[in-house]
Amino acid sequence: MKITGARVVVSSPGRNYVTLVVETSDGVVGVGDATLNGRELAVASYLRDHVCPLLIGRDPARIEDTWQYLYKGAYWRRGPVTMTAIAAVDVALWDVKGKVAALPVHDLLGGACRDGVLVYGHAEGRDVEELSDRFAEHLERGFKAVRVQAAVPGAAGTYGISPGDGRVYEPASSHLPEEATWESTAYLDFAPTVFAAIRERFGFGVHVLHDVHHRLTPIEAARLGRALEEYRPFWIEDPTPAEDQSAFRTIRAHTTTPIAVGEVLNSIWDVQTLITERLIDYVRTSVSHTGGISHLRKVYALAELYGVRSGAHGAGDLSPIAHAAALHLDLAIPNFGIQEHMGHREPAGEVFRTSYTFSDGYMHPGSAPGLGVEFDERAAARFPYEPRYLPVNRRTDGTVHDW
Ligand code: KDG
Ligand code: MG
Repeated sequence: MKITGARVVVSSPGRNYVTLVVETSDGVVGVGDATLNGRELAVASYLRDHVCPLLIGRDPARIEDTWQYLYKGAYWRRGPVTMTAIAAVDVALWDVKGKVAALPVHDLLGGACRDGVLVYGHAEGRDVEELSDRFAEHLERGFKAVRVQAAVPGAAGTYGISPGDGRVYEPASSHLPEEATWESTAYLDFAPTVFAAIRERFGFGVHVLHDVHHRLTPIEAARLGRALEEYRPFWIEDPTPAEDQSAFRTIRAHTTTPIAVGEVLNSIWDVQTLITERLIDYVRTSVSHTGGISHLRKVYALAELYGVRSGAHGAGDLSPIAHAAALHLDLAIPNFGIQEHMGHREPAGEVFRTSYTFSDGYMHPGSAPGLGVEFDERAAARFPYEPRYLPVNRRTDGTVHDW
């Protein structure tokens, strides 16, 4: 069998997605997600102009060899654009392999290690009361773990506060990025009160998570971790800018609050220090942005040696194809921790028909061959690309700050 075609489809059913479609001489088609939020066309071009031509004629069964060929063959290494492009090819080839073998991808990866994948949803609010009501709705829907984000008084554009249905929380804007304002001092006083209110109303029988989104200094993050200990968070995520791995030594020295990092990192080398020095508890690199299933499972295997568990990024800007791939891998690894499940805004369901299910706080990728996602290209054509950007953050004096 040979790869006979590879094409990139950029569409916007609810938000922008970049999808790679790989065709083979046997008529089997595989799909991969190549979405990099706000920089979609860079990956689309990387694939179209530099990768798709190299795939034609290759044996789709040779997944690892293709990965090495694309990674080492480019000479230029790592980075979100390269690793997202390689991920799309890798995931599409696992999809093909599963369809050829008539097996779901998790069976190819060694089979299920658990019956379901624990997922966390997002509750947010313009104040703690609204957040608390959203939290209650999540519990009614069956969630066993919920991320909490509330607007910091005085900072209307606080990260994580959804303007709508909760599925697009980073107010993506066209033409020019929106600008938000931030001061960590107000946030540091406010965040423990959010946890206090949630624990007071809902008790300790539910997992509570929180995303700091790279905004603190190491010592501020240490202080936050300490202040939250009594509320027993499942984790605090990205307390400081993730690229500075050594910063986590400071945080670790001061608090036992579990730490999750990795959604903006793209390779095993980017998380090597975090894992081997046991500076984090959960690694959040994703299938889509970390070189696909083949590379992410190496990250998880390294993490397993050091007692670090998985906690993959699963925001709505990773397409349903990425979510399906994540669920297959989550099911098959021994050191699974939790999976983010934000869901996708309609009409995404018209373009991506998925076979994964949610029940009582757990997801399952299903037993369809391959990934179990059908990509409807004709439906995708009805939703053309719309340029959009993530916001930019500034401190009150105008200094650009991590968003
Ligand atoms: O595109 C950026 C989002 O995926 C990111 O802001 C989401 O931090 C995020 C999360 O934890 O879901
Ligand atoms: Mg995050």
